[in-house]
Amino acid sequence: MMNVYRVVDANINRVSEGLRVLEDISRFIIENSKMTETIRDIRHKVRKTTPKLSLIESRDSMKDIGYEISKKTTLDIKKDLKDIIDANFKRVQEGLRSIEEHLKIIGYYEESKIYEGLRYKTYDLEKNFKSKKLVLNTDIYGITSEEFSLGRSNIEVVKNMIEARIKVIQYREKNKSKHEKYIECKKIRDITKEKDVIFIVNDDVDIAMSINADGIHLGQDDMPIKEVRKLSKNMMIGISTHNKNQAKKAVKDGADYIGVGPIFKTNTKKNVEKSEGLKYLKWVSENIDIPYVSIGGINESNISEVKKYGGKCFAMISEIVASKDIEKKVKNLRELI
Ligand code: TZP
Ligand code: MG
Repeated sequence: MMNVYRVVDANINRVSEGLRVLEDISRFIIENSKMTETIRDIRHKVRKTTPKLSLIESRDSMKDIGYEISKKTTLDIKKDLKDIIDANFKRVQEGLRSIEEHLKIIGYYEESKIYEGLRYKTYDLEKNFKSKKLVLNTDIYGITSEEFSLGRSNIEVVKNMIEARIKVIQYREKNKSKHEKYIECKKIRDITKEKDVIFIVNDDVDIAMSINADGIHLGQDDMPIKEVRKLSKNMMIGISTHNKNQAKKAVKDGADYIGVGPIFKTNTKKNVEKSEGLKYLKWVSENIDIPYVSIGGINESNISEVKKYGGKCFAMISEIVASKDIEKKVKNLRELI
């Protein structure tokens, strides 16, 4: 039976370590205090619920045959944050299941049920963690507009953006029919899915839903957030805001992120709304808890300024689509942020 204790001990460590990784991501990268608290709470319970077994006595890490296997494997290579998150949720859930099963055969049925409860909590947590919050943890948010694309199609530009390693792309096209937009969005959905890029559709909720976009971006005059949410529970909803009241309302209505701008004068958008630009951005960075994206007239010469005022994710149309070499442009922008 001593070896069963070893299993429980090893898995409590494994689960706690996995939770610690997720807690760090939530705290320092996603910066979500509520989620961080939930993870910490689960992590404490994982340790506290351990029955007073002599677990440490049963420990013998150096003799653990898994250690030798793990040293040789390359299966644990991670290429980005998403990989780390996936791997650690798996680690936590599998570990909890193992604790749960093994406790049952050494007479700790009640404790086993507590671990089962914790495992279910992590399923919920995983959904939240992966759904919307992480999406805007990116530097550049690319937006299409064929009229500024130097004769290239939206599809071509999207491909260039992906090659430039832009991770969030919005389809925004004011000069095409619904049918044309639908056809393009369908193609872009396929391309972005394959490359693991987030795809957001501007304005057209129906197109976003039919092509299974990751998100919809609304303006102040579009469908209310609550109605769109009723239509699709999983889709990320972003909304453009231009002042404090709109930002507060967006949070209250359950937006997943807000656009903040225009930061500077822009010639790309017609009938552009007034905003206090950098001053408004600074206020958002200090007062709004959901992700935000700065937009409007951002370019190589002013992006560092936007960063100083709290900008973290920068949305651009003309600066990107109207540059001959999109990859180079994005590289230059990245060097500045
Ligand atoms: N919303 C506020 S400003 C703007 C939108 C869609 C246009 C941004 O375009 P550009 O070319 O990056 O200034
Ligand atoms: Mg709109």
